[in-house]
Amino acid sequence: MTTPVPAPPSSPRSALLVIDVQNDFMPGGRLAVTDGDAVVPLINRLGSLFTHIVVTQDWHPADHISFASQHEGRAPFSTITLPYGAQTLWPDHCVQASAGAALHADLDLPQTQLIIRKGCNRTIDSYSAFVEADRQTRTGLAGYLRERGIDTVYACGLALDFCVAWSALDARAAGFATAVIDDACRAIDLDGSCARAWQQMTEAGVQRLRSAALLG
Ligand code: VGL
Ligand code: ZN
Repeated sequence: MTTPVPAPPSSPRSALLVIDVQNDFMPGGRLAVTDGDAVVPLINRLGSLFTHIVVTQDWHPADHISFASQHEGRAPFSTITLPYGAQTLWPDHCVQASAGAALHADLDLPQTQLIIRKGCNRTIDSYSAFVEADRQTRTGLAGYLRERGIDTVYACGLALDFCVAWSALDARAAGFATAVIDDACRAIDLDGSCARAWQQMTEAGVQRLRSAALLG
């Protein structure tokens, strides 16, 4: 697949995809990402460059299959096999409508038109904003972006090595020119997951950007 030429942030063909900037991924949260709150002011500044912004929320039922608490004798951060493949087990997090699932209070992206919630099916996880972990069930985001004439996606948020990476890879697979804004992300980094994510993204033609390249 040839890599399409990305449109600049200010273009109506570009969207900023802000992944899972939610309280449970912040320091002190149930699935804390180190330094996760550091991305908030930067994402707010990046947001002002874009005409289209899509925000995602991880949004699980309380008995979600990705929670270690649902599997007798299993510890968080271990891996099990589900019908759709390997699944990392997590501490309970981002339970639908809980305070932990709320967006960080300082996130300030007033021109956001779409908030997409994912991981809502009890039996299927969804790191990606586009396709759930069964690799079949679509969230509708690709269709939404296409109908709005968008062909370029800039991704940022939490966590780089899970939801940001899977979303960026699926954006590329769906044919969007895709960039990840490195310093507007933070990683969980479980067993080398961060290096692996960058390798996969690079191979797929996802561009790695620093925010300074956009903000000047
Ligand atoms: C995420 C693990 C589980 C993420 C969500 O947002 O990266 N990671 N659920
Ligand atoms: Zn989750």
